[in-house]
Amino acid sequence: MTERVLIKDLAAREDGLVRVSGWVEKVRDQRYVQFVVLRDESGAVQLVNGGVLREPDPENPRSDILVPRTTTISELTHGTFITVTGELQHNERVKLGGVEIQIETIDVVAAALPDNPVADDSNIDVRLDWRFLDLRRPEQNLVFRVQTTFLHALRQVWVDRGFIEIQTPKLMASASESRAELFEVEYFEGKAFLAQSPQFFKQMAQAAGFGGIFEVGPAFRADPSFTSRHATEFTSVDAEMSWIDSHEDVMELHEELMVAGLTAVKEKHGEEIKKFFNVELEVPARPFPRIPLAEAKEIVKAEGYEVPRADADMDPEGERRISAHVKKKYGHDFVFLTDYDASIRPFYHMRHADNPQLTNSYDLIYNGTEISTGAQREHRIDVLEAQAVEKGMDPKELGFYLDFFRYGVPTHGGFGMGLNRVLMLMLKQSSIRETTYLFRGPNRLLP
Ligand code: AMO
Repeated sequence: MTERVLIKDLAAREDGLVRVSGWVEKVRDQRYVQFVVLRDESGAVQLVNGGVLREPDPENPRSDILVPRTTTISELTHGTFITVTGELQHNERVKLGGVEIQIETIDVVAAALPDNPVADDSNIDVRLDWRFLDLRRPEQNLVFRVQTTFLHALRQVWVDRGFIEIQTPKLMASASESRAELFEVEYFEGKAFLAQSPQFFKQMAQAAGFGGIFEVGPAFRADPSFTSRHATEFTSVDAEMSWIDSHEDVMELHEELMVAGLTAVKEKHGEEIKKFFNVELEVPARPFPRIPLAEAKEIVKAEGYEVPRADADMDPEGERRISAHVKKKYGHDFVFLTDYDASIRPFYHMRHADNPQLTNSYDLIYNGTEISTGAQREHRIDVLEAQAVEKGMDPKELGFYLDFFRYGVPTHGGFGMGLNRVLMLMLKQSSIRETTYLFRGPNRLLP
C-alpha cells in the first residue's frame, strides 16, 4: 500500500498516486463534481471526485463519461476521519496549496456524529468542554507547536550551559510558597499538599552540588480567582544556579533564554503567527530595561495612575502602564522590575546588604503582565531561619529545607516562570485558557 503522505509535503511531490489521511473539514457536493477539504495535523488539501473524463476503455466505448458522484462523499460528516488514495495533481488555480487529489478510493476510518458541538464562534467554555475538537483548529494547533519550539530552544541554552534537568515531587509535606493558595490532599492516614512551586527542591539541588538545574513541570495554586492569567494548575518553567554574585546573574540567564526562545519561534513560526494571530513577533534586544519597583510606581503615578497600596506589588493595571511606558520609551516588550520590598517577598529571598527593607529580587513583565519571579536566595542559615520566623513560617515544618543550608551551600538564585502566560502574551491571546492544553480553574476539572 502507498505510504501515507502529510498534507504539508504534497506540494513538493510530483504528480502521481498518493495516500492521505485526515478529517473532513468541508464537503461541496455539486452536480458533476464533488469537493472535500481534508485536514491533517500539517495542513489542508482539496480532494476532488468527478469533473474529469476517464481514459476511454477500448472494450467499452461509453466509458469516457464523467466520473459518477458517490453518496459516500455526500454523506461525509464534518470531522469524519478518512483515508484517501488518488492522483495528486498540481494546479495553480487551486487556492488551497496549488494541488488537489483526484479521489480513487475512500476509506471511512471513523465517522463523526453530524451535530458538531463546537463552532468557530462558540464561547470559550463550550470550546473547553470540547477541547479535543477545538484543538483541531489550525491556530490552536499552532499554539502548541510554538510551545514545543520555545521549550526546545530554552532546553538548548540550559544544556549548552551544562545545566541538569530535574523532576521534583508534586506531593509535599509542607507549603512551598505560602499557606494561602494551598491544595491539601488526603495521604493515607495523614495529609499532603500539592506543590505550589519546585522552589525548595530546586534549591536542594544547589546544596547537592548540581550547579545549574532546570525543571518544566506542573504547579498547583488553590487560587479562587477567575482572571485571564490565573489557573489552579499551570506549567512552571524553573531554573536555579549556583555561584552567583547577585540576582543580576539570574536576570542575564533569563534574558538569554527569552531571546533564544523567541528567536527560534520567530524563525520557525513567524509567518504562521502573523497569519493566524496577526502578531509580528519581536525578538527582544539585550539588556532588557530594569526599573526598581519603587521607581516604577513613581513613573505610573506621574502618568496618572496610583498603585492602590504603597507597600504592595504592582497591580495588573500598574503592570500594563509600566509596560506601555517602557514600550514607548525604549521600544521594549520586556521589563525587569527589581528591588522588591521584603514585606511582599517570600522569606527565602536575600535582602540587600545595606538595606534589609529591599530584596535581591525581580519580576519580569512581558507585554503588560508578570510572567516570572526571580531572586538571589538567602543561603546563610541563621539569616534564613530568622527571615522564616519573621514571616510566620514554622521552622519545625521547614526543618527538612533548612537542613539544606547547614552543610555548606553555594550562593545561588533562580526564577520561576508561568509557561501558559508567556504563550498568552507572546501570541496576544485574551486568556491562558487559549494557551493551556487543558485549563484547570476553580470550576473546571473536565475534560
Ligand atoms: P511566583 O509565585 O511569582 O514565584 O510564580 C512564578 C510565576 O508562575 C506563574 N504563576 C501562575 N500562572 C498561572 N496561574 C497561577 N495561579 C499562577 N501563579 C503563578 C506566573 C508567575 O510569575 N518560587 C517562585 C519563583 C522563584 O523565585 O524561583 C514562585 O513560585 O507567571
